[in-house]
Amino acid sequence: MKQGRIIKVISNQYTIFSEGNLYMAHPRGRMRKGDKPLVGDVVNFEEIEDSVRIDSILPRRNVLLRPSVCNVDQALIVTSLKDPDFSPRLLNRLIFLVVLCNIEPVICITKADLLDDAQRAEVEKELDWYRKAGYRMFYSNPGSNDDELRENLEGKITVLCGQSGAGKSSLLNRLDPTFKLHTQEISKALGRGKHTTRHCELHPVAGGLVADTPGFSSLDFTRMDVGHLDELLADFKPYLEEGCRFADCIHVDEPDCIIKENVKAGNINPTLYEDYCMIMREFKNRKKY
Ligand SMILES: Nc1nc2c(ncn2[C@@H]2O[C@H](COP(=O)(O)OP(=O)(O)O)[C@@H](O)[C@H]2O)c(=O)[nH]1
Ligand SMILES: [Mg+2]
Ligand SMILES: [Zn+2]
Repeated sequence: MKQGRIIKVISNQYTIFSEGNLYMAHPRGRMRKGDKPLVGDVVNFEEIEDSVRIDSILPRRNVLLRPSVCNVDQALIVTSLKDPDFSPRLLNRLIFLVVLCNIEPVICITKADLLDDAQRAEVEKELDWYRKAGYRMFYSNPGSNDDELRENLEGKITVLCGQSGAGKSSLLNRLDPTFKLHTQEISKALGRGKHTTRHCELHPVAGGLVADTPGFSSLDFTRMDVGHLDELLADFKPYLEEGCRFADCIHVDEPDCIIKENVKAGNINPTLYEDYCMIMREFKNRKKY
């Protein structure tokens, strides 16, 4: 029995990546509808004569629905500083979505080259909050040395997210020049843009695997359980242990709240806290009815 990673699924045909080789495989008959392999799954498989059979799926660490991919290690939030302009609001909400899926957020800042020094200094003040909170951050634009970012992708499954135009495709092409070639070939073979389909594929990039479909395109929290968002945020973590007056404090309207105190004291990113409050208020109202 061999072990490998599902990197592509087209109807009942599964592509497995194992020790540098690709295998076209089918699941065993006894795999019921419910436990069909997903992109990102680690599977045990065997070669029987000229066919490859998937025998079993290893336990999943997490599952994303859109795109459909599992065992994601990190989400690379691609954030441009211009065209489209930097939006702390969008960055905050993407961080919330990512951590709520138990996936680590990593921030990649693009288009810094389009700002003059004064604009750059202004936006850096905002970005310092994220650095201070402990988020991993990278800068990338044409001509930048992306070795650190490449190292960060190595051995991991990464989903990209971020606004259209933020530079996601350009970034992948920069990180791995073969990627461009690869996508063009696929588009040609299909006779249409590859993003017209919802299926997700993992591409080997810089020693890791990157999902080709951007994740977290919907910023809709209304169906998510955000009850424990506070515990998932790096911004709040250092202060939560000290405890608020109420054990079930959600840090919005309660008195003697350690989070509110640290926002006031200038220790916690105020825009992130504001966006957190907005989401928690919606959540509270939803629970009431
Ligand atoms: N100056 C500059 N332009 C960039 C940078 N990253 C992307 N672009 C340009 O921004 C546009 C949108 O980039 P694209 O990669 O298609 O964004 P996507 O929608 O996130 O995939 C393209 O015209 C890119 O050439 C950057 O870091 N600096
Ligand atoms: Mg793109
Ligand atoms: Zn509190």
